[in-house]
Amino acid sequence: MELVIGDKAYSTWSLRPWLVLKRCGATFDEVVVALNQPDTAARIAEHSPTGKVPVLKVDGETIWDSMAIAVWCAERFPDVPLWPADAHARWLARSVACEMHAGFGALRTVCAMGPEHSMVGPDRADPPSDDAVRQEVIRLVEIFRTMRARFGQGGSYLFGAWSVPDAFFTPVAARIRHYRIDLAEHGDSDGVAAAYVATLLEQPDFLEWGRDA
Ligand SMILES: N[C@@H](CCC(=O)N[C@@H](CS)C(=O)NCC(=O)O)C(=O)O
Repeated sequence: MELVIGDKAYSTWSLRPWLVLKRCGATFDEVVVALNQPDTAARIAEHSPTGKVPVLKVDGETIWDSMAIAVWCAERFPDVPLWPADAHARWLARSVACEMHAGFGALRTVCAMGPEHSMVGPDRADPPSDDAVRQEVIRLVEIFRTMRARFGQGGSYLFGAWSVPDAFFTPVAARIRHYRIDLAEHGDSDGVAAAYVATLLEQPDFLEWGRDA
């Protein structure tokens, strides 16, 4: 099994399924394609029908898209609790993971990760002043605070124990750190959302990812 990914310093989409596979205890080879190079498109095209990474190569098939790979993981590793056990928590966990997957375009664009904006390095950038970003961060804070309050009792992840939404929110936690976004200025009155972001940034698998970046 092979996971084809982009640079670990800034391929935010690649990080998500990598974290999920790690949680599954899956054994897989990593193929890292350097992004932003003259031959990047050609190299990705050797692996991916969409011209994008990540893709998972398994059982003679190529699975593209980080969410599709996470869904495959839940199917292949049914004994690993990738989604919350409680039905209500699970329904909303899927909703927020899909919301992250499909949205937050202003954050992705204005607070881009790239060769000079690392998810894992010590460098930091100035906070954005964009109003669309502000609205999206307010929504993120609302998600983090609501889910932690409703379902977070069993641990420090979004739904208590680690689940797929944590993989999908880890890249945005890295953006928040890199761009020094103050969540208290976005409705996080008592630091609940900031504490969750800190949990994501300290998760052992993310630290391992960072060591290889
Ligand atoms: N929705 C896709 C998005 C994948 C995506 O946009 N990947 C970026 C890398 S982070 C990419 O491959 N870009 C092509 C390039 O940089 O040349 C997913 O979830 O996997």
